[in-house]
Amino acid sequence: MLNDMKTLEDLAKEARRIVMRMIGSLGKGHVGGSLSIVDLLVVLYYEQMRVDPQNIRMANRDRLVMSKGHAGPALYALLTMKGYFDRSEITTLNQPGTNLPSHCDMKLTKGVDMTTGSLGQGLSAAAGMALANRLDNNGAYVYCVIGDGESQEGQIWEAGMFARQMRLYNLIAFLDKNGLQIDGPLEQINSLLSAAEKWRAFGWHVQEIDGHDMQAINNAIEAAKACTDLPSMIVMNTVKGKGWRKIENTVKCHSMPVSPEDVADALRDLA
Ligand SMILES: Cc1ncc(C[n+]2csc(CCOP(=O)(O)OP(=O)(O)O)c2C)c(N)n1
Ligand SMILES: [Mg+2]
Repeated sequence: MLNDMKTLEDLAKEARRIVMRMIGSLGKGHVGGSLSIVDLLVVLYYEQMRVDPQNIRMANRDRLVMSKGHAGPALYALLTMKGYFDRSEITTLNQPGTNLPSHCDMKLTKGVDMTTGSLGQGLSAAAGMALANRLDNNGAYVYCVIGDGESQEGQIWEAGMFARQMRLYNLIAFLDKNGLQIDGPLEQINSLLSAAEKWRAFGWHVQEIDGHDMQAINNAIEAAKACTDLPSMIVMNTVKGKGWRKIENTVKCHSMPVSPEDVADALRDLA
């Protein structure tokens, strides 16, 4: 790996602190689903993705589709850490005129490759990008992050069939399996049962890992890249709200008010 684990863990803490400052400056936002994917984003941006913040339109760049577009703040944290835009912009989250809307917008934010927020659509867009990359033979990967609640959208499974049919080996998707959707646990509302078995039945290369173990995330991406004839699904068992103890694994952290005292409390946990 390019970085040691201590460095990656420090970067993940830094990213979570930025998320909390960002959402705190607005006073409310999608805290839970942002914090659950930070470790993945650190591995992608610091270990795996071929991207260049100085050349954001590089033709053969790897792309990330944040299909669960309400987790924009997590992506913005990584993008500002990588130098796509100035750190001072984080206090403009979702304010009039901002480049950082609460949901991802490719026309506003440097480094964002797909507009998302209407759940269920991102995997289809990612599959189209992966097919285009393959036709161009440019060696680029497309990464896509979907939610478990989001997986109740039928379009996810249409994209799954298409990607397998086209054998999009350069599409690597991550399921943020935090067990919670907007107003409760999936198990009580509309369970995926075994997400891994479902994706295997769709013919994908499937792995299931601890989504906060950055070594495991990196290993899983390497294994996905070694599979050269199937799209990959990496099912990540995660904790919604990971890192701010008071809200971990709660339904209310999906979208919540965040006061200055809350930010201070979270920053203490993330020190
Ligand atoms: C098509 C669509 N329906 C409803 C919503 C409202 N919505 C935003 S987030 C969310 C819950 C998503 O749950 P999950 O995918 O598990 O997200 P996470 O737990 O990672 O935050 C819903 C219903 C939406 N953005 N798009
Ligand atoms: Mg969820």
